[in-house]
Amino acid sequence: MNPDFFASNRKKLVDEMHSGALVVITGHGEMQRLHDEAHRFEQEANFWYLCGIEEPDWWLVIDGSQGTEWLVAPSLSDTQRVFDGGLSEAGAKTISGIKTVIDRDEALRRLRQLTKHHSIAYTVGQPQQVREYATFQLNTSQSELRKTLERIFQKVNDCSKTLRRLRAIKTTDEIQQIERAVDLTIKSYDTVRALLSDAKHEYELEAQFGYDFRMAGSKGFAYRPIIASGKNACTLHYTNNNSQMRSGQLVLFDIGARLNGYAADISRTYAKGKPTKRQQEVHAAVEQALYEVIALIKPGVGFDEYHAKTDMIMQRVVEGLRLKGDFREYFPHAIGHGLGLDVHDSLDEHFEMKPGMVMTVEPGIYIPAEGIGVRIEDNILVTPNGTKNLSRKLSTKLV
Ligand SMILES: [Mn+2]
Repeated sequence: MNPDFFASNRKKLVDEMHSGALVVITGHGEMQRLHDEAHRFEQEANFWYLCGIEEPDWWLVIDGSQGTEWLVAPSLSDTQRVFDGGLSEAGAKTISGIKTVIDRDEALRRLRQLTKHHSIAYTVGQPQQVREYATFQLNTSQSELRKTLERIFQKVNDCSKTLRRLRAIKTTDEIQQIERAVDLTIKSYDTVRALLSDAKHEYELEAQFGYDFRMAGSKGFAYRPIIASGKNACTLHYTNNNSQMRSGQLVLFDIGARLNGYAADISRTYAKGKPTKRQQEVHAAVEQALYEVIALIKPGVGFDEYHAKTDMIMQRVVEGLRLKGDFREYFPHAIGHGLGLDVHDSLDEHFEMKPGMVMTVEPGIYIPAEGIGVRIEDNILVTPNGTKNLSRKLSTKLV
């Protein structure tokens, strides 16, 4: 993405916020993996959206009242500079289109001065949903910045809703990047599919996807890949991919490449060997649901109405397969989500579908007692007239 894209996103944010708001946000910090080794760095999506910097611990300050913006470089030790490098001032300016780069001490001095004009600072806090459900350690950079801002300003507010609203509607450039990530993922799916009958372990197929993604210059997997044979597919976030596969099993794939910041998220379920009648029946029902749900999507459709209708479709699928109990037992996840910089991009700030949204549609049926799990997931762009299925070129067929 060129600096104009980031500049235009900053302008959109300032225009959406009350006039003259002060926004201070941070990128992610690095997370420990082992001893003195960090995990692969992943930038916080809102921060990237506004300045394109892919390095840890940078800050961005936008003062709407003055029309000024600065980047704040992290304070690196000499050792860090030798071992990790780090982005130069000039590099940061070129990527972001922001003309001023200052250090942390200068930033804190300037922020204290800004209290003359601003009693409130807006920042991006840790995501609510993650705070409620995640069992892992959260990146602390956002909460640390918030504490710093709370010491300086009377009030610190969150502007992540505004960013979620903006990010839900993709520009032409963003759609093009998502399409490229989708195309790369599809290409690798075709390669992997041809290997399925000879492959013995799930990880062999994971390795092929990883190879294809990196060979195309992509960052790699947009999220931990799922290659789940037999009943492994009934564990929704199965990512070990270590099991031996057997002929007669279904294999569920949920895979996406990340390319130039943007993610694809595509699922398919294939038969290894000859599928049974029951496997065919379950797969056909999910495939049918996929197309019925996609047909519901067009601008102006409310998400409440959409979810009520998709629930009815999935309930009918469960009954048609003669499964007993609540349909939610067999379809325990959402029908889809927004797709973009985050694999789970939010659409929540809009109550209805709008052109420029990109969303996944991913009906699934999981029957642990029968060792069958089927999910099929396409990536759908909402257009002015309806939809464009970005992943339609990849066959949904079982065999
Ligand atoms: Mn998905």
